Amino acid sequence: MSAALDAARLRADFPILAREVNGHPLVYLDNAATTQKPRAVIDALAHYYETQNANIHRGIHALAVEATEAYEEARGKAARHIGARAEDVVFTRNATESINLVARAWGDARVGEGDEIVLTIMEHHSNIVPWQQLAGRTGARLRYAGIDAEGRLDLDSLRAAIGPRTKLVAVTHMSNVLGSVTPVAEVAAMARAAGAAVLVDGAQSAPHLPVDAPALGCDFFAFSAHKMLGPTGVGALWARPGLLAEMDPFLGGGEMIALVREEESTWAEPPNRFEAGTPNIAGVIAFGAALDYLRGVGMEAVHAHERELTARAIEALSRTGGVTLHGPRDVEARGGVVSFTLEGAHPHDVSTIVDARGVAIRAGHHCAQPLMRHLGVAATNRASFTLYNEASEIDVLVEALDEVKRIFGRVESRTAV
Ligand code: 7TS
Repeated sequence: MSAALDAARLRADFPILAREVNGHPLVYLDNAATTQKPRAVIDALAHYYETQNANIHRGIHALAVEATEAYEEARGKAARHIGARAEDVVFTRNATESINLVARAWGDARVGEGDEIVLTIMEHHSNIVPWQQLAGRTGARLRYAGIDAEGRLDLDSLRAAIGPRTKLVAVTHMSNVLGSVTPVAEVAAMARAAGAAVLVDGAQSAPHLPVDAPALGCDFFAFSAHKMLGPTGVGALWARPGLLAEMDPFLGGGEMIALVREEESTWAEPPNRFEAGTPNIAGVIAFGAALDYLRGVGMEAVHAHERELTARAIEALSRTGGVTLHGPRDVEARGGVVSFTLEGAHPHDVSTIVDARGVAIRAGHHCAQPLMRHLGVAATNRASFTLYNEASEIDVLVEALDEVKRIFGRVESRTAV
């Protein structure tokens, strides 16, 4: 595999990968749902509770100071991961909350009746429902850009969807179903020309591609720690410098104020303005450990490794009789998420049967029901890769699919891969 990344060596850092599932070595190919955690992340959680536990930003005592420093250091790491400044990064619970924060704190004050929010048909529900709710509150309308036959964003359709009333264009950076990577810089240029802001859902890109959020030309970039080797319960939102300062808070409470009087309050400066209440301190610090780990491997190496795995998976699956692949064939235009359907077998049955061989893949609508309708399928199977996956695991998946076909009584000849 990729010279720059030794997956076999990295696997030793992930304790869970040593376990067996249903009597077989675990083949974990559900990384788009959540990734496994390296020992360094698990240790960071324990280390915090064992040696530093204190509330942050308010204590004078030593533990509080240490905990605050570790938390703020993690903010710097999250910012550096996407080429940004720490003061422009807000910690949230997940990418979903990051997007909801924008819909409330930015959208409520700026989007009005008759205004338009442009999405794409391949968005995750997290980047659809908050905008439907905003439209419900304000009387704005949603418009959708389409995709081409291979599952790439159709830029002509996006151009047609953007108009004089467009206030925001909100796009996924990488589809969690098709793997398609959105040409965000082109999208942002189109949106800017129409005077619209741009939100990028980076839940699937930040873990797998080198990202420079400011260089993308977007206003907001949302991502989740748990999809990038970090713990659950931590997400982040980056905003273009200066933008957070123009926004009112999403949640009110402790930590986010400058001064509270009986009847009214003033807000702290960002990012604290958007972090009401005690945050997931341990989780944020452990996210910092995950970011260190990714930095140690290098995002270019991660991307190159996943590109090789994706090419292999596409080739092997397209040679497997009865398999329909969804998403671009060109590995340069996509990331390591491979969705497919097996003729005559329900995706849930496929997942269940391969699980008996220790293979974890996802089945379902992947929280992208509008896309499923567009593709004309109720559900798909999905294999998704990360830095610790190996080519041999794709072979195990393909063998397990042969087993599925045997069980469904449709043994077909498959050229050896
Ligand atoms: N956006 C995209 C593109 C996603 O893939 C996901 C999660 C989210 C947003 C939401 O992330 P969260 O951390 O806030 O939940 N996607 C998936 C998935 O594909 N399978 O499980 C979760």
